[in-house]
Order: sequence, then C-alpha cells, then structure tokens
Amino acid sequence: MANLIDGKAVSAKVKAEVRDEAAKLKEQGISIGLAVVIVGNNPASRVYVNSKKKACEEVGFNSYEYALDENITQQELLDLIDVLNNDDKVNGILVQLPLPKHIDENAIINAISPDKDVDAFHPYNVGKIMIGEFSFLPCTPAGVMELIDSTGVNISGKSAVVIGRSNIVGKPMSMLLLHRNATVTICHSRTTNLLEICNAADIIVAAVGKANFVTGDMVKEGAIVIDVGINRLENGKLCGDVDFEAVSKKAGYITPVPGGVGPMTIAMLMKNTLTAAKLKANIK
Ligand code: L34
Repeated sequence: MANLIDGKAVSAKVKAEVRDEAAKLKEQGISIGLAVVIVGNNPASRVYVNSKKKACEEVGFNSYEYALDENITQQELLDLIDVLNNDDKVNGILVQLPLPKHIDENAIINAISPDKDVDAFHPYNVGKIMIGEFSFLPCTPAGVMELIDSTGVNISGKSAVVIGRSNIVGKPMSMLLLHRNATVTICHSRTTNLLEICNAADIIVAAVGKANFVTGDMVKEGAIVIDVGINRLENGKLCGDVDFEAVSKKAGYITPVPGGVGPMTIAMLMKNTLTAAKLKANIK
C-alpha cells in the first residue's frame, strides 16, 4: 500500500514559513498585497479564488478582489491590469483562468508586469524558467516539486513521466524536473506507447484532465504518483486523473484528490507573492 503524500500538511508548512517572513517584513514597514481578478461565474474558479483570499489572511497579506462581470470587454480588463501594475499596494496580480471566450488569455497574461506575475505565466518569466534563472516558479509545478521532495526520494537520475503538455502545468513541470536532473518524458494525447513509458517511470505526474486516466497496470511497483487532475464527477465528487484505488496498491507514494496538489498551488502562490514583495524591497 502506498504512502499518502499529505498536500494539506505540506502546504501548511510552506504557508507557515511565508507567514513568518511576512511578519518580519511587516516590522520593517513592508506590507504585502495580492490582487485577485475573477471574471464571470465559473463555480470552480470561485472556490479557488476564495481559497486564495483565505490563504492571504492566514499568512498576513492584504488581498484585493476584483470580481468582474462575464461581459466585460478585453480592453476594460487590460485597463484594470494597467491600474494594478502601477499600484504600490499590489505586489502580485493573479487573473484566474479560464477567462470568457471573447477575451484573449495571452493578451491578458502579456499585460501583467513580469515583476507582479505571481503565476509565472508571462513569456518573460517562462523564458527565465527555461534557462533556470527564475524569480517565480509556476504555482502548480512548484507545488508538485515540494510534494515529491516531501517523500525524501532523491529526484536526480530518476525517470520521470509528465502526462500532459499544457503551458500551465505539463511544460513547466517537465522543466522543473529536468532542472533537478530527472530524465523526463512528456506524454500527451498522441503518445502511442504510454503504457510502456509509464511502466518504466520512477515518478509519474498526471495532468491530463481525465478521471481515472492513470490505471494500476501503468504504474511500476514503488513509483511516486502525483495527481494534478481535478475532475468533478456527475455525483458532485472530485476525483483526480489517477485511479486511486488501483494505483495506491502499487505506488510507493501517491497524492490524494482533494488534499494533494490543489492546496500546494495556493501555498506556492503565497510564496511567490512574498518573493515579489522581497524583490521590490531589494531583500534577498
Ligand atoms: N491564473 N488560474 C490562474 N492561476 C492558477 O494557479 C490557476 N489554477 C488552476 C485554474 N486556474 C488558475 C488554480 O488556482 C487550478 N487551480 C486550483 C487551485 C486550488 C485548488 C484546485 C485548483 C484546490 O484548492 N483544490 C482543492 C479542492 C477544492 C474543491 O473542493 O474544489 C484540493 O484539495 O485539491
């Protein structure tokens, strides 16, 4: 039976560290603020944004929510970002994705000042990650690295498989694993020998968006399995991309959904916002 990786516990530890550092900055007269922008009424986005605001409270940051109507124009959103880019109280800007279809997500991401881009989605920050010289790491992949590290297993030299190639998770995830000297394979919908590749993996990160995609036969005995997926079933229950029942019988370590990667995404957002404030104040 696999060891359960407790995302709630690891995220609490990260947030406690952020809270302590934020308290020290406060003594120096520096307070930290995160602007959270949500457009429309996506229920999942609402849940995540609420968790982000709550995390800000926990670590002692100010949060500023901008809840905008579904029908806002792209220009209106760009104008808001311009205001936030120039607002000294705001250290980090987070525009919750997905945005309504009539708004070009890339145009929005490109407009956020790279110094305040606490998601690390701006091409400038993406490029810095590529060359291994970054200020911010994208929250979900960075959270996954923390979860893998919490097992005590040394990543160097291990064979890691990332399933999914999105700009938000799959691509940066594979880069972070590569920086830590894993041998990385990126699989996606056109991969023909998925079973064979996964069977050889010491680490599997599943970011597909399909319930129960990773089955027991795909997993090597003792492997680390990280489940980034959040799928809502018809009965309202959440489940990941991994068939937890079957895979937990073979894996050495496994993350649950909920309570795995999700809470880490939020904790790493707090860490990035702290980093943004420190960079602005010229504190290492
Ligand atoms: N800009 N958009 C931007 N940044 C992000 O980092 C995100 N993401 C993804 C969606 N859009 C974004 C998130 O915040 C996914 N995501 C996210 C954040 C938190 C959780 C899940 C996804 C989370 O807290 N999950 C809980 C369950 C929550 C529930 O009940 O629905 C968990 O334990 O997994």
